[in-house]
Amino acid sequence: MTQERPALTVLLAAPRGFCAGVERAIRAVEDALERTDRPVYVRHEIVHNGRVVKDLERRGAVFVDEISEIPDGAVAIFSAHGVSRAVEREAEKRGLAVLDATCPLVRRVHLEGQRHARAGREVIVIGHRGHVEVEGTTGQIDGTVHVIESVAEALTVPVQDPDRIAYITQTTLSVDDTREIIAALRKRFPAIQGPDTKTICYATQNRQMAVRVIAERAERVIVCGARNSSNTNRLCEVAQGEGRPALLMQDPSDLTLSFVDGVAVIGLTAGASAPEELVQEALARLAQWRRLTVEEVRVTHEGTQFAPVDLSRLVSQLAKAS
Ligand code: 0CJ
Ligand code: F3S
Repeated sequence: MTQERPALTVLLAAPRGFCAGVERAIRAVEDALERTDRPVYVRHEIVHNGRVVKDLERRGAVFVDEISEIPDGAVAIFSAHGVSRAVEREAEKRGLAVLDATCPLVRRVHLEGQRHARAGREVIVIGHRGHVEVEGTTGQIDGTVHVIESVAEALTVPVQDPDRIAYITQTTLSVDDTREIIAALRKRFPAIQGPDTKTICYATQNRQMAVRVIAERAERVIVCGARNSSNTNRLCEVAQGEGRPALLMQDPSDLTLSFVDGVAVIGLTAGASAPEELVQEALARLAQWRRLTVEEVRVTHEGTQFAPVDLSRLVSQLAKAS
C-alpha cells in the first residue's frame, strides 16, 4: 500500500518578487539587445539575481564590473542600483552609448542627497557599506558624506556642524532597523533634516509587510532570491525577527526535505529581484514531498509602474555614428 504524502499548507506572500524598477531595468537590456546591433555591456549585475543575469547573457548581454572593461563603441547599461558621478563621467569621456537603468526611486535619493549638499549640509547615508547602491549614492554627492549602518554608528558618527546635517537612506533597508537609526540621529541632532523611512522604496516596504504577516502564521519561511541581494536578505531577517527559521532559496537545491520536516504551515516569498519561476520551482519541489494547499496572502496591491528607459536618443546617436 502506498503511503499518502502528508499535507502542507503554503502561505504565499503578496506582493512578492519583481518590483517596477527591476522590470524596467531588465526591459532596458532586452530592448537594447533587440534595437541595436552594437554589443550590449551591463555594468554590474542588472539586478542581483544569477538567473536573470544568465538569461540575459544567453541572449547576448555581457556583464562587467567596471566601465573600463567596456570596449569603445559598445552600448553601456547602468544597473538598477545606480552609479556614481565618477562612473557617469568616465562613460561620457569614453564616448560610450549609455542607457541608464537606475531605478527612478534610487535616482530620487541621489537628487535628495545632492540638494542637501548644495544647501551646505553634511549628508549621512544610512545603508550598507560596500553595497553597489550605497557606492553610487555617496558618489553622486559633492560634499561631506558619511555612511552609517547601525544605531551605534548614529551615536558616534563625527560631524562638523550638528546644525547643518541631513540623512538619506538606501532603498532596500529594513524598515524597523532604519526607524531606530533615524530616531537615534534625531535625538542626537535635533536639527537634522531627512525623510523619515520614506526613501526605503514601496516594494521593499510592501514585501517586508507581507512576509511579516505570513511569518505570524507559518512555522518556517522560504525566501527566494540571491545571497547578494540586500532586500532579499532583509526579508529573511523579518521572518527571523518573528521567531521563524528562514531559508534563502537561491536555487531549488537549497530547499531540502529537512527544512520542511514536521512542518504543517510554511511561508513562501521572493525578493524584488527574484523571478516568479523560482517561486514556482519551490512549490514544485515541495509538491514532491507533500500534498500542498496553497493560499495567497495579499497585504496590499501594487500599481507602481515606471516608463521604460528611453532608447530613442541612443538609437539615433548610434545610427549617426555608423
Ligand atoms: O537597489 C535597488 C535599486 C534594488 C534592485 C532590486 O533588488 P536587488 O536584489 O538587485 O538589489 P539589492 O541588493 O539592493 O536589494
Ligand atoms: Fe527600485 Fe525599490 Fe525595486 S528602489 S528597483 S523599486 S526594490
